[in-house]
Amino acid sequence: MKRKDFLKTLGFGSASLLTSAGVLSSCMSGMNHGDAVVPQVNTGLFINPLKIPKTVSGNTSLVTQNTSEALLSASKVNVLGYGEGILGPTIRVKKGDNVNINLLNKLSDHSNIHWHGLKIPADMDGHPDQMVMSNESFNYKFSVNQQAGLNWYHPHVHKSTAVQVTQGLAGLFIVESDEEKSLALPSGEFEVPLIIQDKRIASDGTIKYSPTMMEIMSGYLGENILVNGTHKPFLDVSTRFYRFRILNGSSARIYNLSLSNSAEFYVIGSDGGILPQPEKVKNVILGSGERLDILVDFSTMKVGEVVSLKSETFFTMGNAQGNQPFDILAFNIKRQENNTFKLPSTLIPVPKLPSTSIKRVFTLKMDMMSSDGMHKINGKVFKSGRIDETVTLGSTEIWEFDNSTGDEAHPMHIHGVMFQVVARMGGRNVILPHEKGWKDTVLVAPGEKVQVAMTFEISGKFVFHCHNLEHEDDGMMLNFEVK
Ligand SMILES: [Cu+2]
Repeated sequence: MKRKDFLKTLGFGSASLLTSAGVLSSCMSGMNHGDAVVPQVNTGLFINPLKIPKTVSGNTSLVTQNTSEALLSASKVNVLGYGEGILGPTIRVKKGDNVNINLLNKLSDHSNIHWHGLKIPADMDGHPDQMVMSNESFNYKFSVNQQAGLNWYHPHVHKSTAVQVTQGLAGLFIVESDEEKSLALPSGEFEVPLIIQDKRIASDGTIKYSPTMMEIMSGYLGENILVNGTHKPFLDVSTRFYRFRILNGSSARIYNLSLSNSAEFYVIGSDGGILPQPEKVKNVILGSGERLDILVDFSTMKVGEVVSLKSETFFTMGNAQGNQPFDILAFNIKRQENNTFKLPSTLIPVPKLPSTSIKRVFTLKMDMMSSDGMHKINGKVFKSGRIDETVTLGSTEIWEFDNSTGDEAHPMHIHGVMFQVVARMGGRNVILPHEKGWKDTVLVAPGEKVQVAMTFEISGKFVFHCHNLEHEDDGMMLNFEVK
């Protein structure tokens, strides 16, 4: 879809539509009663082998292009990707590596790449000001000097991020380190990336993206849950430990991940790296843009059993999310194998940040009477040239995201830093197991105030925003400058 057509579909620029009584009342009823889309298509047999994106080094080229992929049936349909088929390759680098990636944009619309989770110079970060026009290219060059972790890349085009990501533009960026290697975690075929995304798929098999005004508020939920672009996927596994590197790459859908046999699993990492120690859990709620590094012990299960990764019902994220449980991926326990992996009791220490008295508060509020975007941070919607916050280079600060009066969940993402979650007040009222390490995206549920702490080590202009991509495109994003 052309950007202007997409905007037309959304009704941007039409203040009368935004503020008309009819739209308001339908928005309100949708919010109050909740109308989360049931992913019915994922019931029944999981018959498609899980596709694994190919792995490339940090010296590569990516082409943003129209391509094709068989999604629901054997016939291929038009999608977007960075090469052949939907999504992009997994880029795998070692801490200290120099990265040199040429992006050629073969779309008719402009695009760019934001390296979500990487602490790199501002002019390489994919700010919405830094566009790669149609049929032009850009060389992303930076060095990676951060801890091992699962990051990802995707376009960051103001008002078109959601449509480009939903149509297929996303990929993983894994940083390794010697420190991580020394943990001897499951690797090779036993380390499996899982990009979980929901898609609404039209009758002709193509991915549909056309949110209504109500869906801009609730988030655009799809009926089909794909993993690595695979519909109804299965993975044959052995009776041993596996490491799963999970990305919630959906535009808005939040997952409450668990195993169908209620087995416990171990969280060993989050967005930006490995935790100080494994956290034993039965479920984890993961918002858009968040990542999870987990170990699952299949040695407690029997050959012939089928266990699913599923999303459990949850009620903490507002009415528009999470009222139906559904399966995501089936694990077929296929082979008996002696499990030699021993779960370490400690992993990688997370350093304590210097204490600070500098605190900024960001109120997350919806303003349905607004003509320039309904989702606001401190009463403002995104404006490209305006610097909203100025931060001193080298300083450590606490940022509080205040959603205490909100009805919607907001996964808040800050560019150019890794932060630590230091407090959650209201709502769930705790720092969760997967929040005990470095993060760059934190889920702020309705009724919550969440505080994160970080040291600003890179100068330049960055953005922070809600990673519900409908909210982000609606303007829930501000600029900050570090200097
Ligand atoms: Cu939001």
